[in-house]
Amino acid sequence: MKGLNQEQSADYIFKFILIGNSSTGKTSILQYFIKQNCTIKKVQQTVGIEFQSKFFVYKNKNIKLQIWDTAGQERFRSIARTYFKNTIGAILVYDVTSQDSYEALDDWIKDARENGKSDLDIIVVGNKIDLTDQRVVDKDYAERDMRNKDVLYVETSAMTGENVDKCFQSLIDQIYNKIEKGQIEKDEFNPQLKNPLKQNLTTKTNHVQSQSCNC
Ligand SMILES: Nc1nc2c(ncn2[C@@H]2O[C@H](COP(=O)(O)OP(=O)(O)OP(=O)(O)O)[C@@H](O)[C@H]2O)c(=O)[nH]1
Ligand SMILES: [Mg+2]
Repeated sequence: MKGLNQEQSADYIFKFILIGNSSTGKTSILQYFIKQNCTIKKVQQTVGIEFQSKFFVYKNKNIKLQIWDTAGQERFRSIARTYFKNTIGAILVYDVTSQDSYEALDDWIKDARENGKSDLDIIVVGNKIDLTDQRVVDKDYAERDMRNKDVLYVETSAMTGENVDKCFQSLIDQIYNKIEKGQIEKDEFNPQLKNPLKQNLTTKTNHVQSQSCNC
């Protein structure tokens, strides 16, 4: 690692996007994932799009995740669409206490498939499972439904941290397996073979790099 900046020392760079209706918990999930073991603090409603990144080691490879956190409000939806192009994984969040957010999933999946790459992997995340009394979407039903839609499924709580890592891990597992089987071109994710300057980091966003917990 000595003498290399972190961008160059990454074996793979994966770009993910967080999508889903407003207030479902996208930013909260990302905060928990980045900060690890911190109780989430009050998060601001996302305006436009924000960016965070995280390094970690997976199967002896240094992986850098670049994660775009989009605003769920309808007026920002066209911005989110433009970010699908370069992403390999979409984390689609709904709120298990909101039927509306569940019913919106079909439109989000359609958006992702129409605007993303053909090999884009999607994981649907049922968030806020700590609110057991307010739950309206049945877990077994959602699991079956998502299997039929050919997307991964996991349930999380950004409040307790339950399954937050698993959500990212499941998506990474699926992508990594495809790379190992040669189903997707590994050069596409290799920063030594791709000019990092070409990566989509010049866009005007709230650019935050967080790798450890500051709390
Ligand atoms: N109880 C509970 N509350 C949560 C959870 N995740 C998020 N929240 C709360 O839900 C509200 C919305 O969370 P955000 O993370 O801002 O939601 P978002 O999807 O990023 O919303 P937009 O930025 O508008 O798209 C906040 O008040 C969070 O504290 C959870 O797992 N459990
Ligand atoms: Mg947000």
